[in-house]
Amino acid sequence: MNSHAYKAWLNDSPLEDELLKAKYSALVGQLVFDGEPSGVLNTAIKELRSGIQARIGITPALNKRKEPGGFLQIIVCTDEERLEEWRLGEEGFKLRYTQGAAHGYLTLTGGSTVGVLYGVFHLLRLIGAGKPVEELNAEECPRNRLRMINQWDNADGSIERGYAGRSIFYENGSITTDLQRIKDYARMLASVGLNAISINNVNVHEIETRFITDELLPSVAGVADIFREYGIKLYLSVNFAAPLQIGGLPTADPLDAGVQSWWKETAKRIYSFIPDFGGFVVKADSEHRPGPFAYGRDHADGANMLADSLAAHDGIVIWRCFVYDCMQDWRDRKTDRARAAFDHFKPLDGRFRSNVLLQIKNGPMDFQVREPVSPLFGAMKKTNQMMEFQITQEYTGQQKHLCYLVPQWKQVLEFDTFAEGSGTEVKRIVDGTIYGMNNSGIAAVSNIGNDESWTGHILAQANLYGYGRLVWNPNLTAEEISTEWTIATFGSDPLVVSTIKGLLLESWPIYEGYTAPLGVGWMVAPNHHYGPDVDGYEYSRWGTYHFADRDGIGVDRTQESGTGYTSQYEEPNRSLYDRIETCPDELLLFFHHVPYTHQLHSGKTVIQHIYDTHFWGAEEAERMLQEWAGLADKIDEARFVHIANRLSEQAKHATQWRDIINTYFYRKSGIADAFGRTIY
Ligand code: GCV
Repeated sequence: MNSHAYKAWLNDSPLEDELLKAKYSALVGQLVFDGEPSGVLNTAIKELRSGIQARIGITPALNKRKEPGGFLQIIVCTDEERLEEWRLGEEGFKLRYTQGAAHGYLTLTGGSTVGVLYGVFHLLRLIGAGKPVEELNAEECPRNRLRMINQWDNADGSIERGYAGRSIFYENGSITTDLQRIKDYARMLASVGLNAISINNVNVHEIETRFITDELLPSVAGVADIFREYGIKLYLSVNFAAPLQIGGLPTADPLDAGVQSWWKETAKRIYSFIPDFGGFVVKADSEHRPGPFAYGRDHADGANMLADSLAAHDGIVIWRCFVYDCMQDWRDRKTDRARAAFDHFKPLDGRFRSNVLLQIKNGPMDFQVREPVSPLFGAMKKTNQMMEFQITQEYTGQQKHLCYLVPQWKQVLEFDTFAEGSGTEVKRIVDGTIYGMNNSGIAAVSNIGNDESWTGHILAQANLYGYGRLVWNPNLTAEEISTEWTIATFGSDPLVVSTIKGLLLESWPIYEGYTAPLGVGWMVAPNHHYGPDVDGYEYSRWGTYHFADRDGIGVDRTQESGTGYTSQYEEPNRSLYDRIETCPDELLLFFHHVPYTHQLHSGKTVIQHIYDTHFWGAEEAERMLQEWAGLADKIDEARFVHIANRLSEQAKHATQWRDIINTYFYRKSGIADAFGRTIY
């Protein structure tokens, strides 16, 4: 596949500025590297040469020694002393332009071969953006050690919560033979600095349970080989009940000696096929998945047993904290799903092995358009922890709607937990600095499938790109990342850049505007989660209620009269959320049950806010379509039409959201819109 949509941000169209091209040619006509490139370095050099060929039209010569003229020298740091001397992290790189007497030259120094690879992608990005040669400078090192993607792909080729076609990994119960597509994906991930991938759904079914057997490990190892070439380690989601289901054992009890040795043997086998295997991702005792509870054991018992099996091989266990009662009764107002992760895991702090990482979803519920940050961040002071984001847009428009999530993730990472006093932001907890953790990082659920555009909606590629860049450096702004992505994907035309960047940055508030109001969440159709259904989950077992009645709406999570969830936060966040007077408007209904006539800080009543944001959101969705129309003669037809179709579907669907939500609350409250607009 060779389309723009497929190439995504690795767009390699020739540069148009001939003068600049000539300057680049003089600089990168020869690559100087003293050694025999293999493995990741080989990948880096190939990427560099083909990227330069495509952009500038020359294939750089690969020389061991400098020949006359400009050059790009590649240096790989091979020992730790040097790393320190050069102030380089192992995965970091430095790019330097130097003006010599007769010609300029570039030096790319990597803290390791993978550092060089990241440097190559960075250099190609700068060239693609048309940076003057004197500005080809950078000094970068990733802030987060583990920068991971979780695939929720199943062996039958389906993808749980996938909105971009079928899996690129599996077909009809086996690993696909189309390995090129996987290689192209590895390239995309490495180009934004990601270094880890788990390749199967956390809900592990029958076939994937056998990925860790002699029968299927050879094909899993084939996939690991591809990712290795791009510096990415492979992980598997495993089934906690595997000893029972495939091991012929009568139990999966983590304290049973037979179970422990079964997992040790299994780990040994995996490493014999994949020597650099990353480890296991585990969803246990969550949404009916098996786990240690069945044997009267807790999460630490379960995670530690698996961690012990991997320790000798330097593997890690990523244990998910998405654990809650999914058989709740809506009449029970004391059980609170939002409390669950903290209630389960906080008492276990300090009991986990050093090669266990707890993977915590960004919010306490489940990837809603607006949630507070999970109070578990900062609460686990003696436990490795990592963030889990969701790039796939399960609750944010399913890649039919544009919803650029970088601003949301950024808010989460910037959130001050106050766990160690002011300045304990989530980003400094998950990057390991606050608690000096040896394992830490960020993972996210992927949004790709076998659709030509990878993500179903071309503009949703910006979420995958943005995720990688933000995890590499959480201090980048959403504005910087969106500008970078737009230029890499669509080129530098100022109108194109300002329009697309604008659409991306406005899209989250717009989506929030016409969907569930004020942080309450969950007004979606059950099961598939697409489209409005205000009471879709209201009487179900999932613990996801808004409690709207004729008088008011919202969930009372305060300490005095509610579920007490607010007490899981450190001060001053605890009081901020607990007190209705200080609770931020955008989260009001997450924390408080209020009458429709309650006045927000904005000065509006809750009911008027609902009407206004829904009319506004739908109008804005229409405006986004009009803005896009203004780029008709600036974007190739295929991408222009694809995006226009998506935005037009979004605009239509936004009116449906508006009308269903407004009518529901008009009928419940009996309060008319102050502006007399049409409510059905
Ligand atoms: C993989 C939500 C999703 C499920 C998902 C689960 C999880 O409940 O709807 O599809 O399962 O989260 O994160 O484990």
